[in-house]
Amino acid sequence: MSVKLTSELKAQFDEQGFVILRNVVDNNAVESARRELASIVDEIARGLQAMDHIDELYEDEPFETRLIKLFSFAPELSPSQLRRNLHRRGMFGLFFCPAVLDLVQEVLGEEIRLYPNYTVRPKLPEDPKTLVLWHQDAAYTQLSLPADAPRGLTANDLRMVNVWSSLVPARPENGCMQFIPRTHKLGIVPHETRQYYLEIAQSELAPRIKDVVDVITDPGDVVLFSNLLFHSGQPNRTSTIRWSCDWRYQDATQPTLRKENGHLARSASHPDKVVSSAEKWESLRFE
Ligand SMILES: O=C(O)CCC(=O)C(=O)O
Repeated sequence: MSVKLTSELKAQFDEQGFVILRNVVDNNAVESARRELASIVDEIARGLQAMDHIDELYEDEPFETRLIKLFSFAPELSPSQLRRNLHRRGMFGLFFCPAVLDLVQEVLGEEIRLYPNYTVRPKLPEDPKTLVLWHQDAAYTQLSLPADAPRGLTANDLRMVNVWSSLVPARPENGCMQFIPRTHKLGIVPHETRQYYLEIAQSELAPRIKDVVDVITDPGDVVLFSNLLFHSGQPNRTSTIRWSCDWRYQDATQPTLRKENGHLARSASHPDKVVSSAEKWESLRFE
């Protein structure tokens, strides 16, 4: 599969703040990620059983429903994000997908880091923890700058491309993402702290909410978007899990402005330091 970031698509990314690309990640990589995540779910099931929370492992339940069954004893305890435990072989094909990196290279150039913010979201039905409020990713970075962050550089200055891809069809009913086009041109706007997430101040959001678009995707599709774009993750009103993955790439010549440094995905200057295999990825940590 080869999808090119044509000059029209690049102009769309620059103007609208995002671009939705169909059939970029090949089916093997999607299936490997689903299998790896299913094995994490299996480990969670065995942990719950060992702690006497459940009697049944629900081993025959599909990927789209097993976590719901496992946490039916206490839905509030279900995981809303997986992050630190993603250094597993089956995730390599997604985070280091050559077709995605080719697209990203068109924007960032040859030095590309997998930014230390890669997440899998099992969005369970009607789970308030998974309702990701309107935000800009750069606001999270800016509001938690490490003490040793270089002076003068802000999250506004980071050259980044965010990627979002669903492992099941994502539709308005099961909580697809929503974007407000062109808002990446505003720079970082004020956010307020809510129970689980930051939320863009109403004074910035209300005048622009009329422009909202649903981001409808199928497995294999990828959405590239700016880390300054206003976006949110809707509630899941179905009876199955909306599994998705979001990750980010950054110009590796810049600091991350986070405590962690991430991992090199492409590099002309340090090819030996690139994460070039699933085995290498598995040997690394979230750092
Ligand atoms: O997946 C979602 O619902 C929200 C994801 C998100 O906010 C992000 O990728 O930054």
